[in-house]
Amino acid sequence: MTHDLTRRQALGTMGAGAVALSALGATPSIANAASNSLLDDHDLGYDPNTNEYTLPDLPYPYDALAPHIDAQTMEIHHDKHHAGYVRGLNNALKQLAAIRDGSGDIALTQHWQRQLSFHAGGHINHTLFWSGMAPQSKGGGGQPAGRLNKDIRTSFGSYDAFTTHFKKAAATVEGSGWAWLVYEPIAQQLMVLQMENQQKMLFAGVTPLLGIDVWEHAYYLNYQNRRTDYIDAFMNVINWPEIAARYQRVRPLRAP
Ligand code: MN3
Repeated sequence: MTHDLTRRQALGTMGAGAVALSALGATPSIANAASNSLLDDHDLGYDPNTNEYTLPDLPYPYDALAPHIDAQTMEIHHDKHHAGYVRGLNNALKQLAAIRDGSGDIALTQHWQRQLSFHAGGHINHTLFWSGMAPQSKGGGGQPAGRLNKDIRTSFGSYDAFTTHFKKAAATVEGSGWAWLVYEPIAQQLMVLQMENQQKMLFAGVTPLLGIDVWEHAYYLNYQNRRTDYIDAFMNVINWPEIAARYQRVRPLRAP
């Protein structure tokens, strides 16, 4: 079995986490060939020589989003928490490969499937999260332009109605999780969804566009229990040009 085959099988499995499947494109086995794929091997730090994922660097310095998100939170979040998801993903892939070649314990298949879904979700979610933010000096905050702005107003009624819905969804995630602005390809509309942990509750097939991490590790050092203050601050650093570029890649071409 080649490394590539191992990896392709693994990526197919990652589809069990809805966000994972979507982020890698509708057909994960050809993720790199899919024109609508949001992330490629480079984005996810995949090293074909080791058949493992590595932690990609932050796209800006730790203090770039201050005062909205402080440097210490960013450093721990990226270097410790995100790194932990990458380690967990690699370990789950290794354990499932061992089960396939007969050296692992097949009774633990479900356990490692769950670990794969959780950690792959964590890796993909955080990769989208970092690049979904930008310092205000580099275009963070404000409103999206163009087609995305128009379609947000069509899907939610107004831009303010969208932000009210998005912020409330983020504020009311029970325990640890995320709120996402997603594109739902069957109804062909933008939606806001909550996600528990790193993978639960998203619809299968939706494409994540904008996510806010509301695990306590994302804000507790600076905001303690004031999650809504963190959410308000996050709105000032949304990298709308990047979110619009993601939308551009996945929206269908419509008849004029
Ligand atoms: Mn996190």
